[in-house]
Formats: sequence, structure tokens, C-alpha cells
Amino acid sequence: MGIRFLTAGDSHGEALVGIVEGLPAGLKLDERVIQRELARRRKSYGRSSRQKIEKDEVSITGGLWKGKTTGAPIAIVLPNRARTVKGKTGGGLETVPRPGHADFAGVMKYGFDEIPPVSERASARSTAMRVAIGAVAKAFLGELGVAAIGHVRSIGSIAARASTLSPREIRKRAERSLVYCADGRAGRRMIAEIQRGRTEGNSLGGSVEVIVTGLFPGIGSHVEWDRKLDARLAGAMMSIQSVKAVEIGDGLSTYRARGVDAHDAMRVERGRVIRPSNHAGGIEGGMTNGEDVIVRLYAKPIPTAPRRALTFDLETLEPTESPYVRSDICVVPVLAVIAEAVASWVILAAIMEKLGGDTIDDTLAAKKRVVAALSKRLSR
Ligand code: EPS
Repeated sequence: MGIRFLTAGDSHGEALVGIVEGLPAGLKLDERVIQRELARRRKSYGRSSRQKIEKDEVSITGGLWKGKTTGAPIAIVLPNRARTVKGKTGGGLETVPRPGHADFAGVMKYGFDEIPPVSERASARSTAMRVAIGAVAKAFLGELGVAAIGHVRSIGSIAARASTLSPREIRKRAERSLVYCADGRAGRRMIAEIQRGRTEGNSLGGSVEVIVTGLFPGIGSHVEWDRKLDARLAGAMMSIQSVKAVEIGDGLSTYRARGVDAHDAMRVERGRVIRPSNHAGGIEGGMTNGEDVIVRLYAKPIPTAPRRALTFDLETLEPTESPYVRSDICVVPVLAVIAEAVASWVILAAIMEKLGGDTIDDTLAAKKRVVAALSKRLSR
């Protein structure tokens, strides 16, 4: 059995809950590691006043002994501070489905006569637990020398310049930016774009990129559709609220290129393959090829905005406007943090299929063996 997780909880309920299962024993973990990632997620510019209410103070209530994993399921509890929807919805939300949200389809599917049982669970608040679980994955990946780096490529009509910086430099610069953009000038223009959105009463979409470094070839598999790493990454990324498209490497430009120009030439040097380009985004045939994995996500503007959309009331079936009390203007910066967490989980799951282990020492020893064998295979 590989690693897996489950989440539960509502946006304004008592708490979000996560259970992570299948990790080996011996991984050092404490709440501060998760807290740090949740703080990165809360920081970003363009979010609603809800982020000032939430403190995201997590507890790990199972799976640890003296600060290390035991191999048992890890339980994470993340209380919500904004516990009531009442007083914030203006009374409209209960029966008026907001276009672009899960409201209409969820009510039809599950047979509710009100929207909150759907909207509470569909809310992007749930990404807080995805980030908490991703923080656990990151702690493990750190031991394996693997890191995921998320940054913003565009917001609205403002795009960052194509970067030639190293992933480490991208991380450093993005962390200094209020919108997690490594291009300082574009970042300032993105902030102005968000301010304009706020004035106009509109929300903004955009795109982010995650770069995963420190990988060896052969993570994932070509042998069956659901073992392909790119398919698993794309599926996981599409599960994040507002994401409408996912690109691996240069997928959105190479489809227009011709033949070999779309691919990455190879040569061998000192026990490893060197390539002048990475159009494939580090994945060929559903497996890592040893280059950095590159995943790009494209998010729609969030559907709740002060400028109302036309909809109808489920009770009266009369036309009306979508309800509004408060909302984010732009969630793209925070998407960089969420996507990092989601990528970390998928990559860790695929690595564990390859390396296995009941203890972290087993896993680290297996990695050493695999990397040494690969290097030998590429040496004369
Ligand atoms: C969300 C609506 C807003 C966001 C929320 C996601 O919450 P509220 O309805 O309380 O104003 O703030 O995101 C978070 C709370 C979060 O932590 O990211 C939605 O409808 O998806």
C-alpha cells in the first residue's frame, strides 16, 4: 500500500481535519513545520479580510512519538476561527447559486434545498489542509534532497519575464515578493493590477509554476495510464479550486513546434545525462528523466466578486443577482504555495512506490542504492 491522505471539514465549521497514512517511521515532524507553510499561504496580497481572522494554528494529534513519525496515521487538526456563515452572507447565499461555484450542480446532485452543505465543503478554505499535508510531504522530501518551488508567472494581463534564474534564486526572490513573483518589476505591476481589480469590483486569474528539483530518473511509470507521473500531477493540480488548465514543461508552446525542436537533446557526462533544454518539464513517458519537473497551472478569476453575476433563486426560480459579502480579489499568489504542496504530495507518493521503506532510514538507503546504480549504468 502506498501513501494516502483524506481531508474533512467545512469552511466555517469547527475545524479542517487531515489524516496522512503510509509514511515510514522516524521522520522528524512538528507543528511549526506545518505552521510555517500555512503562514506563507496566508501572507499573499489580494486576499479577503477572512485571512486576518484565521490564525491556522494546527495540532498533530496522532502518528508522532517524541517528535518523530511512528508509521501510524498522522492526524492533523486545523481549527477555523470564522465559524459562522451567518451575518456575512447577507441572507442571500442559502438559495441563490453563484455562477462559477459548485452551488448549483452540488444542490442538484445531492438533493439539498439549500446551498451551504455544498458551498461550505467546496470552499477553497480546504486548501489550508492541502498545504498542511503538503508540509508533511515536504519535510520528507527534504530528507531525500527534493524541493518544490512555486512562483507566480502572471496575474490578469501582467506577465513576469521568462526566467533564466536558478530555482534557488527564484525561491529567494519570490519569497520577498508580496505576490510570490520572482520578477520584481512585474510583481509591482501585478500589485497595481490587483488594486485596479479591487477598485473595479472584479477578481483576477493568472498562472503559477512549480519547479521540483533533486529528482532521479524513473519516478512514475510508462506501463499504465494511472501510474504516469504527468497524469497524476495534472489530476491533482486540477483538483485545486479555480484551476482550469495544467501544463507540463512547455506543453502550451511545443504543440506548435516541429519534430526534434520540441524535444531535449541528450549527452552523457560523468555518470549523468546533460540536456541543453527542458521542454519536457522533466517527464518523458510518464516518468521523471532526472531534469527538474516543471508544472504550470492556469487559474480563472474567482467567481465571487463585488460585481454581481446574473443567476436565479432556487426557491422562486426568479432571476436575481449573485450574493456578495466579502471575497478575495486574486488567489493566484496563494496558488503558488498550494501548488507546491500538491506537487510535493504527488511526487512523494511516486517516490515511495519506487523506494518503499518502513523506516526513513530504509527509504534513504534505497535512494542511495538507486542513484548509485543509475550512475554506474551511465559510466564507462
Ligand atoms: C472562499 C471564500 C472566502 C475565502 C476562502 C475561500 O471565505 P469567506 O466565505 O469566509 O469569506 O476567504 O478562503 C479561505 C478561508 C482560505 O483560508 O483560503 C471560497 O468560497 O472558496
